[in-house]
Amino acid sequence: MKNPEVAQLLYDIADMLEMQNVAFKPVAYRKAARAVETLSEDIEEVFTKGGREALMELPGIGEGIAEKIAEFLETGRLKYYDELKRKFPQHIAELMNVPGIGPKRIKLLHDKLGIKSVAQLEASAKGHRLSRLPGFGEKLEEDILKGIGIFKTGQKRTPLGYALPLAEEIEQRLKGLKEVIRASIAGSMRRRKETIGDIDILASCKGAAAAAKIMGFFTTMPDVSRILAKGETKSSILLKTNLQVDLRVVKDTSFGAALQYFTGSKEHNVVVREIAIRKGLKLNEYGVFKKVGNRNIASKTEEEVYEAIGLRYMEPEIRENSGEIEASARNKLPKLVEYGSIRGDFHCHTVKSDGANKLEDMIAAAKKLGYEYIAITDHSKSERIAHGLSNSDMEKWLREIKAATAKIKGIRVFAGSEVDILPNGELDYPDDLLKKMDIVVGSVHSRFKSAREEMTKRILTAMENRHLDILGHPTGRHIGKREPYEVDLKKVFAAAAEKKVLLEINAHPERSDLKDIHARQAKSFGCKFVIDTDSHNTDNLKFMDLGVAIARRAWLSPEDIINTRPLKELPKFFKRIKL
Ligand code: DGT
Ligand code: CA
Ligand code: CA
Ligand code: ZN
Repeated sequence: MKNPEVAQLLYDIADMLEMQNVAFKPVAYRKAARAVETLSEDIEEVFTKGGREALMELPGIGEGIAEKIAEFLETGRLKYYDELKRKFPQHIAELMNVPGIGPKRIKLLHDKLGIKSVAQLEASAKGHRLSRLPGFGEKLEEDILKGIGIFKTGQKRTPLGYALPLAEEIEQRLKGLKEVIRASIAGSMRRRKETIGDIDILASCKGAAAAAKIMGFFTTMPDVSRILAKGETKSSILLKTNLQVDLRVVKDTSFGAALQYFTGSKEHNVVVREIAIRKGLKLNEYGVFKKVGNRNIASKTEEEVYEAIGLRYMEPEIRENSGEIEASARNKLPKLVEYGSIRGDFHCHTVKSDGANKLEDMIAAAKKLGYEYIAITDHSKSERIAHGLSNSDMEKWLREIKAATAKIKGIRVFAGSEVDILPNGELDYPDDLLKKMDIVVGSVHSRFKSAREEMTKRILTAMENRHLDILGHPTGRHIGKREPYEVDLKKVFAAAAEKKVLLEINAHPERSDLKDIHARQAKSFGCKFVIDTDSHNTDNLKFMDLGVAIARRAWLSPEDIINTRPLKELPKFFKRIKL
């Protein structure tokens, strides 16, 4: 899977072009990079099967960029990139990954202070040498230190959505071996945590020879860059993308107990083991045993293991020791929303603003997913960088969407907008325009550093507007790039419940916003939710189940999530939707 490598290459080109003040091209390269990064298929496979034409069919990738990707995939190098890079010093790529500092400042830091690495940057910021530079100052110095912090944690953990396709591919390969009886992803990935430290996989087989075959296969897969450990029951590898994968091989009779153990979380397991001990039992990765006589009473499946100690099966997503064990013991576990049960998406963009695909393409892709409905929500006018639409352009666009989709069969298309919540809490379009929209998603896209009271007031004011249907990505966070803004979420949740504004769970891998614990808290306030992908191309629509994962981790049920409902029920939740 070369997707991350190709995406990084395109991002680097964009940055380097930007430093040379080249117009337009950086935007095009970033759009392409984003498309490759979020592509669910393997780009190499796309290319081998369909050549350059197939690459050009990917969202956001035109002829020039397709040509470059092809060259890289064919030869492992790209002349254009090498030439660009020759004009810049080495360190620039690394520093570019620190949020809050752009190409021009990096150049200045290099020229004035000789900074060539993140470590040097950190030392200079801590020694207050940055604040004295022209155009810098103490505030920026602080922000750079924060950015270094985010960079460091981002280095260590990977957003679930980017690692999951790769892990599933390895899981499938293992399942394809004749020696393997059962295989499953375990660890934080099976619990669908928003970021993962490493990938854990468990497989079962019969006999030492079979185990050795499996380990041999695993450690020599083409995407392995380094073998960290190779043993009879456990091996660890480092993938070329720098992700670590641990594989454990067990006897099939203890697969359930091992899966329970290696799925974690550690905190969950500690309490489950204590319960076992209180019942005169012992629980470990091999099974549940009677303390007296050490007889194995359960180990083949997880259900069996939990039952043996008097608990009901808990879905992996809620195994965090946050009330699930009590709920299980009292038979009060929630019915969680199911993967694949979402019937439509309320938040996506087209080329009209900053998306990569046309209206028809987005609709076709939504239909292919079996959706009953989709809302087109391009950006509002204050979003200049994202090509937000002026009042009159939006009005025209709404009419165009309606005209173009009135006769479409098999899916209902809603015309709406993702409207900026302005710093004073007003929405970015006047009421008489909002009135014409089927769906209004309101989002904060600016002044992320406002004081807590100010941001809270801003969002509460926006919720006073009766045209607002959905509060988009409610905390503004971007994993590895931007911390959430300061806001009193309890007040926001209370107001959302009262005003019946739906809260968005944004499924994009870098957003995961609202995150699990917040969504769970919001439910306790009586809030309802939608899960949206915020798609900027057709491929992004496939992120939906990552949002479902967050909802499951938040203990949400189908009733809590409005887009599990069929089209005919939507007028109950949206004032301006008419069937
Ligand atoms: P990560 O990789 O940081 O996102 O988090 P996990 O939960 O995947 O942790 P990892 O990879 O260290 O270990 C995988 C699972 O194995 C973990 O969820 C529970 C189990 N496990 C690992 N070490 C221990 C331990 O010392 N005690 C117990 N009870 N379980 C452990
Ligand atoms: Ca792990
Ligand atoms: Ca691990
Ligand atoms: Zn959006």
